[in-house]
Amino acid sequence: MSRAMTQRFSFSLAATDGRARTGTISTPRGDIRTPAFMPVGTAATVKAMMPESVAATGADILLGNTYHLMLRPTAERIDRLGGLHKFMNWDKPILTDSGGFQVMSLADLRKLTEKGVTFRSHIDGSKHELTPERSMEIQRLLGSDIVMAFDECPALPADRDRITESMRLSMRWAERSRDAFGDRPGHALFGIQQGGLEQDLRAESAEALTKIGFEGYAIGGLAVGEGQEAMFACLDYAPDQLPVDKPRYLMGVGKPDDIVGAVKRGVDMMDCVLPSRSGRTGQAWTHRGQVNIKNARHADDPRPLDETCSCPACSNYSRAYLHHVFRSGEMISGMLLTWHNLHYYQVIMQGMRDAIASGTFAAWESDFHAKRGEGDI
Ligand code: PRF
Ligand code: ZN
Repeated sequence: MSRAMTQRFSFSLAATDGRARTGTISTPRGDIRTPAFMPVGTAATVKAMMPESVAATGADILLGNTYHLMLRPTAERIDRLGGLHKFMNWDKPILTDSGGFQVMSLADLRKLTEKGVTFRSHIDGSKHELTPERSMEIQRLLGSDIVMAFDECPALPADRDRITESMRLSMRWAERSRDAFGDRPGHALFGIQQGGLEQDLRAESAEALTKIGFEGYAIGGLAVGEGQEAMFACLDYAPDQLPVDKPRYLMGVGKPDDIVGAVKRGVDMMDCVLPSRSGRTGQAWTHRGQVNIKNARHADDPRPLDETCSCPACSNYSRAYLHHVFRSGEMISGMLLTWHNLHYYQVIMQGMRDAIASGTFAAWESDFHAKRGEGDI
């Protein structure tokens, strides 16, 4: 029998170092080395990147979005065309977000009820409904390997009553998501913890999710305006409230130092638009910190963006060239900087995986911070 027919979804921890963990998520579409960073492919593309280039950066898994794909080209059309993997030419695992979070940040005229949310498309104003059941159906039609439960994420700051009500609604939706997902060997459903920055509400949420039972657990509701210090304070307890033997996914995080701090606190997976989005606006992340390639001081600089980086942008081009193509509005600018940023993120992930495996995470972390202290050169 082929691997696709025999391999189920599983997670095995290989080593821990303090609270940091390294391991492997196995799926019929391949293994995901953890801690893992997932590039964001919202509209069935990681913008400015060919899928084989995304794989070449070291990514084992991509993130796709229910909200965007249901509006355009629609989940039914993707299903007719053979599913999202075939449609976008990416054969490794795909995780899809469930849509609620994107509805709240992007859609117009949103109406939230116990049943779900109705809204108007930000693209053409058409009216749509998302419920836990419909979100599960869309993610099944897409052929997603890791499906996210349908949840609601309040913007912070919000008062405790609002966070409590929202978290409890998300927990009722998590149960409906589990029921609607059904039995799908080889595919996983992840629950999403909510509860803002309130430790007891996070505990209540973790308990509710664990009782329902999921193949993995996400920490939602962070990186929504609370700042790094408050997020880390929450991550000092939130991962430990979730089952130790299942993957923990911190949603929508973050900058390189956010990612390192999250892994240190026991997070296994993350996603963020930052490396790809900022690549298209001339921002590069390097081992020395952030570089703004549009800055005039790069115009005559023959050095690579990051002399320690082996990506195509750093191997074959000068800062002067990258500055020139950005200033000229050339498409290769976004392509090269996105490639570099995604590569740099994966270098960090590999560095952390190796350090955790060899019990040297603390030394790796102080080296990471010390080099960034050298500043933007
Ligand atoms: N829920 C879902 N997706 C998300 C979030 C969440 O809380 C966040 C919060 N940072 C990002 N993406 N479903
Ligand atoms: Zn590079």
